[in-house]
Amino acid sequence: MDESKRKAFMEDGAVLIESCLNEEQLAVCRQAYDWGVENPGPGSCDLFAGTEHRTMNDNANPYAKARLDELVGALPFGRLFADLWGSEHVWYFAEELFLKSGGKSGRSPWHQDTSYLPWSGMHFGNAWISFESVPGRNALEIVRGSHRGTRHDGTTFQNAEDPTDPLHGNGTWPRLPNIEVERRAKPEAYDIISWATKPGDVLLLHPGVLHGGGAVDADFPDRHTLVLRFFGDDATFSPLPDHSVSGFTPAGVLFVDQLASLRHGDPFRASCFRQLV
Ligand SMILES: O=C(O)CCC(=O)C(=O)O
Repeated sequence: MDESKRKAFMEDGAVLIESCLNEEQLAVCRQAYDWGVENPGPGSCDLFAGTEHRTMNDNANPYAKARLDELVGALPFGRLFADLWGSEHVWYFAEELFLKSGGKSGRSPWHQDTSYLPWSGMHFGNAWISFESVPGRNALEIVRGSHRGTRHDGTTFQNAEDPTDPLHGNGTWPRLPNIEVERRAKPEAYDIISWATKPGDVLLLHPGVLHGGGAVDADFPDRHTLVLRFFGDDATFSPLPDHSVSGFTPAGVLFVDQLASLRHGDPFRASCFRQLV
């Protein structure tokens, strides 16, 4: 791998791998995605439900686990992340699905996945796979280097008027900045990176980066995105706040029983996560 890619991921928190998946790999990813949309899990929800901005979302669907665990064995991400991070081992965590449709679904609000997941360390990565060619104006956006900065409270993803509506709300972590408002007032307020992508390109992002965007519009009405999440040697368990108004436990809401024995700083490991490398 080109050293510049490792450097970009470590320093910026995101890097685009062009033509990462071939047609066959992309087709099996799409089959898994379509199956997930048709067979939603218990965590499936509408972000901004009841508004024209709605986005269908599903996260770590237990009914899809066996098929996703098998799928990732046929994809290049184990070796790719080992090389990108310099990790001897790589494990697969789970998937997330986003479906934006009808030209109306709004931006995904700015957030860090580490507000929802009990994670700390450099060896974490999301593989963001969109099945359409995504124009630059509809791209997912990332605040450069923000995975090395503050861990913020999350957003509830339910308040279209306030995209910073606190998820945990107990003051343990600072509230999210309103990045859209700030950048409208001052475009250079944040150093934001993004890429137009073609099918087969995969955006690798550290889940601790502030990321958001990717709205659809009349010229790009639908986006189908599969996110696959991975972790490596230095991944540790870093609990969420003790009290969360949204009912999150310190281990989050996914794989809670499997993570029950982990304490702050323990290696993030559980036998339910498939080891790829
Ligand atoms: O695709 C999107 O709109 C959001 C993606 C995201 O939040 C993620 O990959 O964690």
